[in-house]
Amino acid sequence: MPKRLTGAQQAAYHRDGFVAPIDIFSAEEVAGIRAELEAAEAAHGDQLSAAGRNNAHYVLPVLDRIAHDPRILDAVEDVIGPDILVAGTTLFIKEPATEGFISWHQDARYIGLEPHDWVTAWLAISDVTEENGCMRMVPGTHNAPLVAHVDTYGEDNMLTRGQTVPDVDEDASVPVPLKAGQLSLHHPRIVHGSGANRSGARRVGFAIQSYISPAVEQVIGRIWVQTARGTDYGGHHTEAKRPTSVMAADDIAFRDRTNDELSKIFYADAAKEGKY
Ligand SMILES: O=C(O)CCC(=O)C(=O)O
Repeated sequence: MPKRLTGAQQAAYHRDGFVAPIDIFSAEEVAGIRAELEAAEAAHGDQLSAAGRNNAHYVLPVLDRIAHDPRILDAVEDVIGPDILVAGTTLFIKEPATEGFISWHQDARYIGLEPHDWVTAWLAISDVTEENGCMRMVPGTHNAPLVAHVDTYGEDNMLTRGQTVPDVDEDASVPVPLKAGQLSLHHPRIVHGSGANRSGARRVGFAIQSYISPAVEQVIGRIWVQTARGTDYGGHHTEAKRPTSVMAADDIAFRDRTNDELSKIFYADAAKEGKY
């Protein structure tokens, strides 16, 4: 018996490489999450932009609580089993009427997490629509191996090196709109991306990228993890502590250290470094 997903949702994940929408937070809860996040941005904006959007769960208790929320962990358990590590997070925010987009890519191509016994959970903190640049997925592409990406370093591309899968059959892609408080789960190899925000409102998403099984190793560089459920029977990574206050100096220092290591992973074989 699955814990959070229905049997049909579990089957959809395995068939299509993603599943959505999954109801997690009520409208009231997610409004509180958004208010807490935006208050932190207002007070510490310089620390929560660009690369500061990576691993912000180490400095903001509100994001830490999301990453460890039992309702999300139940859904994740339905996909990767009962032993679950949080291996990283990213805030994906598109300001109103901005050009930032995310090119077609496979997460597993650059992230160094092997084997692909992990899943990305993407929480909508605002409503996420086709107009404001929701993710699009190409169903079934997770069944194929990793494909070569081209590093474009595009000005408006929000990926580190603008890595792009060429010749994607865009007509085969489907949008993944979510209401605030809903979650999607996607597979490490699924080809996905998202367009610009053409609306007048912020598009705010928080990706736990990723939840990994303790069997998963980091084959390019070093990561830290938090054991969110079960046991870390693999012992491949160092355990990270959880934040208890907003933007504590030692938490910021730790987040920056993990992000330096993350940057080395993302740019391991790159011709040059991009913006993040
Ligand atoms: O937020 C987006 O549009 C893309 C996020 C993404 O690529 C991911 O979570 O893997």
